[in-house]
Amino acid sequence: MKNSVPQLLLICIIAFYAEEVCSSIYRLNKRISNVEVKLDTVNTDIAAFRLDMIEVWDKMEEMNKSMCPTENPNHLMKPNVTVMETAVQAETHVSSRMLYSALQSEKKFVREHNQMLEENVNALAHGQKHIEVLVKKQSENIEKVVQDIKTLNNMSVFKAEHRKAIGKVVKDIETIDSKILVMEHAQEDTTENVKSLTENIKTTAKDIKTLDQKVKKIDQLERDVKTLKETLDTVMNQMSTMQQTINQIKARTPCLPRWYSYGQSCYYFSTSELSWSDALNDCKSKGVYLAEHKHRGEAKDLAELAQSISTKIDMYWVGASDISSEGSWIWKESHASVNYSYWTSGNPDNYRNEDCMSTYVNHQGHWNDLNCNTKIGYICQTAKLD
Ligand SMILES: [Ca+2]
Ligand SMILES: [Ca+2]
Repeated sequence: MKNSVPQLLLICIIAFYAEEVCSSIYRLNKRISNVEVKLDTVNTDIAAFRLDMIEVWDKMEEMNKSMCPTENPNHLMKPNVTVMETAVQAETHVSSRMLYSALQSEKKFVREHNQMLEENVNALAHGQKHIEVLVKKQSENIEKVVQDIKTLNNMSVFKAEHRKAIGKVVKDIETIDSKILVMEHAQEDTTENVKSLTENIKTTAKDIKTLDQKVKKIDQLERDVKTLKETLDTVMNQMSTMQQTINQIKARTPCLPRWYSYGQSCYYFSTSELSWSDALNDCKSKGVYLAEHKHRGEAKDLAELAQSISTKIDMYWVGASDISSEGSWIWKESHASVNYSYWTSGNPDNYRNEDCMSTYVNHQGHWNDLNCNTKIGYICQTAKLD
């Protein structure tokens, strides 16, 4: 664990006092060193003084010899260096003693100060131990708090998981509610369907009853159909017999009574006289058409046939006209162009707007254009009976 604030404070205080002690010791050593330097200086001065004294003595001796050559050079007293040294040493000793005394005082002060510092250090050490105990307790408390925080975190995680699980359960409940709602709707639909089915069954029962009645009617109808079929068979047999009779008649006469056979057709020569369009309609009402001449010989032969039946009519309408386009003659029934000429001389002359074709019985059946409103006989034509 990292240093706490009290520990750091304690370390700072110890460092401060250690710095103070070191400083005092340094100053003491400095002073001792100064004293030693001074002592060396004093010794040096004594040595120099001694040399100076010897030099002065030598000079004084030379002067004595030059000034008083007869005198005993020994009468001059050689200065007592030893005494002087002793004096100097005594003076130095006094100075040293004073200095020593000062140093002793200083040493005493330093010792006392050191002792006080030691006491302070001891007190601080005691305080440090107390602080360490407190720090230990605080660390334990912090550990406990950390543990509590972890527990709380775990509880938070547990709460989050619990909340998540609750959310899931809520969603499941919502899903179940939705399904229940859907099932309720389905049940309602089913009830409606059952009701509808019941109605359908009732309707179906009615329909079955109706069908049963219809089946009975069908049975009756089948019986009626059977009877009708028997009747039809009888009728068909009768028709077959009649057809045979008709065929026999046809074999004998290919045209109806009052119709005349020529080529592959039967012809009717009218006994009344009509306009060309009325004649056309009369033939149409009979299911036939106004006669057409396929070639000259046919017109001639039909004229002879008309003469032979003595209708007393000498002019008959046939089915060609140039009503649509003057001079362009078209057979009405077949829509074919009249592609050959069998006109009487000078015709067609379109005299007074003559647009319809007639045939002269007394002139070998030659054609003349007449006004369509002219009333004359007419010839109807149809195919022979099969
Ligand atoms: Ca004409
Ligand atoms: Ca004419």
